[in-house]
Parts: sequence; structure tokens; C-alpha cells
Amino acid sequence: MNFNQICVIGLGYIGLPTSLLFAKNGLKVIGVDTNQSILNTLSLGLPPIQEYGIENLIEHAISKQLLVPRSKPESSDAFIIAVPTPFVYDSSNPSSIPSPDISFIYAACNSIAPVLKKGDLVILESTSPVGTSDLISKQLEKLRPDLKLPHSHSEASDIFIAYCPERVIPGNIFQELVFNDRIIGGITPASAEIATSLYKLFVRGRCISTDSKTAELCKLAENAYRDVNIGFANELSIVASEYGINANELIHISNLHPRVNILQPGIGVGGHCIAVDPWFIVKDFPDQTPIIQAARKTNDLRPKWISSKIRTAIDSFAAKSPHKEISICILGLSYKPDVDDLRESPAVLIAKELCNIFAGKISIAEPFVSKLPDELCSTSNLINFEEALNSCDILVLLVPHKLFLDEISKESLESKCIIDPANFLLSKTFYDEKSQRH
Ligand code: SAJ
Repeated sequence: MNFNQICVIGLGYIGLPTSLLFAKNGLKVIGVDTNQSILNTLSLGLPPIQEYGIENLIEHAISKQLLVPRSKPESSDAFIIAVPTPFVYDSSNPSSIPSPDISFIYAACNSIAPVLKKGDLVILESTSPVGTSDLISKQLEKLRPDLKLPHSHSEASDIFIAYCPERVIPGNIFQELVFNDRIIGGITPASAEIATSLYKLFVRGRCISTDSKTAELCKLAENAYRDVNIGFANELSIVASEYGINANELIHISNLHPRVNILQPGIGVGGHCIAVDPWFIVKDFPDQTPIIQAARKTNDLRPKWISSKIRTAIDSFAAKSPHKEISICILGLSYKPDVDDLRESPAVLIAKELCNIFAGKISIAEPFVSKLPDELCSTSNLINFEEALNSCDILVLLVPHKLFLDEISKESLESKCIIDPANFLLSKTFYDEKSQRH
């Protein structure tokens, strides 16, 4: 099938890079978003998000009019839906299982229905509960009774629908979008085949065809797998700490076994993927998913355990100089190193708790943001890393940004109390020593 123009709905962390790669490969892309400020920024040829390599791609796509920012879809050969799928808590029942909210997907369907025509391809990329591609097909059938949809007409359908999740890691999105293997889950085999021909325009990894439900569960399974394994590492680090054993050394040595690969304990699991997606499976099968639920709970409790470790360390430092006014700086707020994304960040939760306990004494250094999130604005202030090194007594390393690890040299730290609750520095030293020995 020939694609002349496609339409991408949702210009976020996934939709925008995907649009840019299609545009780089010569396709005209109508980029749709409901957020006017994203559209304005793009129209100026500027990036609305930070991602390595994004500036040149935007400059090229906008100046050549290959990416056209719009607030509504226009008639195209393919529509890619890349909108958020948040989860919602029942506030009246705090112990209830969070539910996926797919209202943005329905809104996207409603917006493309009027311009849909026979032969068009619709692709869902958003992480979604199993069965969502079928729901899209049913919704479009309701809105466009003149068209035959694949869930009810199988190979005789007028429209092709596939679920093609992304698997990229923020910070290396452009590389991974091109070189990772891609799952292509068609409601029908023809849908998978046509979707594959679209992705083949820029994907150099393999395109693996399957049905839409398998693809939907694959995406959730990948992130739940990682959550379970991070949960194991976090649990192990607590056990090691109780024994007085260095968890990083323990894990490093254990991983020398050819079939063991324990992940790194951290301060908790953040971001909009791993901390969210496992719930989509649990919601459908609460009685069959004790391991996935236990991992979620272990990882959600992790920031509390880390906060209490930090509090003990700060109290013990303060007890040594009781007459001194101590100043504390938190290093890092993002959900993981070297990204600007604060969504579901465990560092934000820990910072909030510390700001309440040590009111007026905390500043925060986060080089990837220009302003603190609202919940921290009134209790803390944003300073730069050099200022933190010069003026604070205690540095609390929550996120091991490369900048922090590179700059925290032994000399600059001599007079400081460094609190490193997840042992990021220790593990760095440990591995550096090992690698020098080899
Ligand atoms: N973390 C640890 N220990 C580790 C690894 C990670 O504590 O050993 C923490 C991180 O600090 C972070 C969280 O887990 O808070 C998640 O980070 P991540 O780098 O593991 O993953 P994400 O959320 O940035 O991206 C994941 C990826 N999924 C998998 O690796 C299976 C990515 O490929 C997906 O595309 C993305 O979710 C998504 O969009 O679903």
C-alpha cells in the first residue's frame, strides 16, 4: 500500500518522535494535538519536549512542511493514535485497584471518524488494556455505519486496524524507534500486513506480526516483567541492609552466575509506564495476579523506606552539630537519570516528605527542569548544582544524573555529608574498581 499522508493524534513523548521519523522519510504528517501550546511551539520549529536529537528533526520537518501541526485530524491514508492512557483511583476506596482511563482513545476515535474513508489504516500505539483495539473498531462502526470494520467483517472490512506499541526508552527514543523489533498486532492479518508496510518506512528492527490482543498483552507483560524484577531487587536490598550487607556488591556477584540477572535497587519505580501498566492486567484479573500486585506494592512502598533512611541519616548528622542551622539539598527529581520527566517520580514523593519534616531547610537541584512542580513550590526552592555544592551541608542523591556523578568528585565532597540512600555512588565506585582490575 502507498502512503502519501498520515495523521498522528497525540504529539507527546511517542507521537511526536514517531511523526518526525515518518517526516524524515518523506511522508507528509498531520500532527494533531489538543494542547495549543505544543502546536505553537512546533509551528516555530522548536521542540516542546527534551529528547536527544529532536531539534534538527523538528527544524527539518517544519521548514519542509512535512510535519503540519493541527488541532483536528484531516483526511489521510493512515491514522496513528498515541494519546495518554492514565489510570484513575477510586478516591472513596483507597485500597481499590486503579482502572485504566481510555477516554483519550475514544476522543481520538471520535475525531478521526468524520474523515475516515475506505482503505484507511488505524493504528493504536498507546499502552492499553487488552481488547482496546476491538473497542476502537466497535466505536468507529457506531460512528460510521457506512464503513465495514474489521472486528465484524474480518477480511472483508473497509478499514484496517492494528495495535503497534512502542518499546522505546526515553533519552534514546530515536535510536530505539528505528532499531528495536516492533510488535504489529492486527485485528485481521491484512491489518497487520498493511501496518507493517507503514512501519517499514523507518523501522530497521524486525516487525513481528501477531493478533491485536497478543500485542496488547505483550506490551503490558514487558513492563510488568520489569516491575516484578525491580521489585525483587528492591526487596533484596532491604534484606541485605538488615544483614549489614552491601546490596550492590551482593547483586554484582550474584549476577556473575550465567543465568541470573538481578536489576538495580533504586528509590522506587516512576515514569508513566512501569508504575502504571501492570495495573491494566491486574484490573482484569485481580485473583490471578498476586506476583504482579506484590511487585507494584513493593515498589510503591519503596520511597517511604528510602525517606526513612534519609531522615535517620540527616538526624544523625544534625545531632553531631546541634547548634548549627543545617542546609540540605536534594539532587534530582525526575523519575530516572538524564530525563526531564517528573511523572510518577518517586523522587518527588521523597522530596515532599522531606520538605514537610525539615521545613525551610531544603533546596532542590534538578538541572532538567526550570521550575519546581506545584506541590514543592511553596516548601522548597530550585537551585543549581554548583550552588548546592557551595552552600549546602547535606546533599541527598535521589537521581544519579550523569552530571551529578561526573561532578561529585572526592575533593568537592570532603566537607559535605552525602546521603546516597540507594547506593548509586557506591555501586559506581564498586564497578569502576572492578573494571579497572579487569
Ligand atoms: N529502575 C530501577 N532499577 C532498575 C531499572 C529501573 O529502580 O534496575 C527504575 C527507574 O529509576 C525508573 C523506573 O524503574 O524509576 C522505570 O525506568 P526504566 O528505565 O526501567 O523504564 P521506563 O519507564 O523509562 O521505560 C519502560 C521500558 N520498558 C521496559 O524496559 C520493559 C520501555 O522500553 C517502554 O517503552 C516504556 O516503559 C513504555 O513506554 O512503556
